[in-house]
Amino acid sequence: MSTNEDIAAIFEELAILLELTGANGFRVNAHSKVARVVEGLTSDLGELARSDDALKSLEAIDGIGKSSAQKIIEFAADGSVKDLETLRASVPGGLREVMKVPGLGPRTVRRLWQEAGIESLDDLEAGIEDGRLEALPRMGRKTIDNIRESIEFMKTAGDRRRLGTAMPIAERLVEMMQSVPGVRRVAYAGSLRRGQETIGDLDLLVTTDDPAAASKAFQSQPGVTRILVAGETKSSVRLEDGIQVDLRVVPEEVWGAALMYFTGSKDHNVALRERAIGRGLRLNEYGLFPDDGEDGSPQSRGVVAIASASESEIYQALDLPWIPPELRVDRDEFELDVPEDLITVEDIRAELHSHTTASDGRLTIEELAVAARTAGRTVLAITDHSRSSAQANGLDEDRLRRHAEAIREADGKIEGIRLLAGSEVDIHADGSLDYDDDVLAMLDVVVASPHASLRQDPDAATARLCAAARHPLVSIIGHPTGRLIGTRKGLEPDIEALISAAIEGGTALEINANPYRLDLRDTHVRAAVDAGCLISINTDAHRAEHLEFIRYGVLTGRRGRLRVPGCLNAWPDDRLLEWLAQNR
Ligand code: DGT
Ligand code: CA
Ligand code: CA
Ligand code: ZN
Repeated sequence: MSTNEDIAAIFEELAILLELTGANGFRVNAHSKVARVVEGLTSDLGELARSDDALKSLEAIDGIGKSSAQKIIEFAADGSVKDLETLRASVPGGLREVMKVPGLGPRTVRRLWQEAGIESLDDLEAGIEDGRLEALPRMGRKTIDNIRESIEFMKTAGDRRRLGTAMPIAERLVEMMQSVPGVRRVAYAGSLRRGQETIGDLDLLVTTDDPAAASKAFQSQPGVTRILVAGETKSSVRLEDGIQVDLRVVPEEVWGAALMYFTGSKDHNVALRERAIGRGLRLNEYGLFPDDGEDGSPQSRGVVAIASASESEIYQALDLPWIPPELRVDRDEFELDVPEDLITVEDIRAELHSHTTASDGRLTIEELAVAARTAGRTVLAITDHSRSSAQANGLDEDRLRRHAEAIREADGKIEGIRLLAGSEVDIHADGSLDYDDDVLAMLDVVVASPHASLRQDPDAATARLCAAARHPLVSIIGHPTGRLIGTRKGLEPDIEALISAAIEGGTALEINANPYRLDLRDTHVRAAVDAGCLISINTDAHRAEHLEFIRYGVLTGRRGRLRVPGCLNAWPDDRLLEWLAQNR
């Protein structure tokens, strides 16, 4: 397979490796430019590269030259590119890890490598401690402190995958297992089913008429780099990107008990087991059994289960409603009434935070509108960046006015979707906004977000965000903390204070659904929901595929007990438009 995304990644890596090996800036830029061009294309390059007239057709694309075209053809044919392999071999493998340290770009990494002999993360840490880094010219104390902090952060994030990385892998596995002869049911369990923001490993469950075939198919599927456990009912493999997947083959009649057990969380399971004991029962992954006072597992002694086939009958036998997986954390899901109507993806109607080619998005107003409508949205707010976000091609006042006009002109031309003119306006470090009030007042929607100064101390961050939340013209605070999962801690405001300010200002707080962000996070959402603060779940789409991130935002919302009445995006269109208008 060679999707445009794969091809773009090849050129991006070429650019990075060229820069690491000291190639001239022109060559480096040429390669990253090809990567951007490829990313933005809608035609399938892999297909084009295998066509008869491949070289000519590829060269005809603006921004792709002869040598790039040849590389694309080579990649489509062999799945590899010789130049890239050569470059990879000339750079110490450990530098890849060093490159992942947030804030370290190829140029700095090259200096560390060439001038201080840093070839791995271990070297880097040693170099910080023994003063080798400090001895480098133009390497300040502050930069070194930042590097140290980033390494620390990277380590605590550990070897977990983002929800958005794990989910497509799991869905592919489920589909693959479903096609194995004899297989009846397939589901993923574990932290993924609970919608946690990061995933340690994947847990798959199947029932089947032919356990041997299911296990064999699982162990021999393409992409397996190591088989860790190869049993008939339990297998465990490692896939190409390093993620581990556990598979359990379970009998049909214990499906519910197994699904419940392997969904966890462990704490939820422990609490359930204690609850069972308190009722003279025993609970394990085979079912809920009467306690016959004997040692050992009840199922092995032939004790008949009270409940095992479905999760709901087990919960019911424990005098509980079925508890949605997202709430299974052993917090208060057993004590408080669990709402039956947590928000779902189907409830979402409006996208209120999105970007077009006017700033750093890939689609025009019309293209984005069509994509949003296709994704099931009926309202779309276009909120390109404000002037301070220069790296994102933020709009000055003039461009914003013209852009808003263009959006209003496009509104009504595409059936089935309302377009709103908005802005994602920067919240400056002091809490002031990037446009004057009279500019904001002409818009339908204002998303105010922090983008710079994300290492601010908590008090300053709280004051900054609260000021924006109280601003009468702000509709939504976008990605309130600015964190990036696994790479940037972001702001650490007093979340209760922010929630109060938002309620006071009639402002909603965003769950940014991008899997790198999930910001607000689940626990913050729960605090907001409990306080009655409105939430808005947005994908922050920069291209069509991003609209599908909504599911991760919804999972995060569900973990925070969010329901339709508390989520702007799920309101009937008229009600939403009225609320936004009142907000002006
Ligand atoms: P992860 O993989 O670290 O993101 O988190 P989980 O929750 O997927 O954990 P994992 O894969 O170790 O195990 C899957 C589920 O199996 C877990 O959520 C609950 C259940 N489980 C695993 N080990 C135990 C245990 O020792 N006791 C109990 N009660 N449940 C367990
Ligand atoms: Ca797991
Ligand atoms: Ca596991
Ligand atoms: Zn945005």
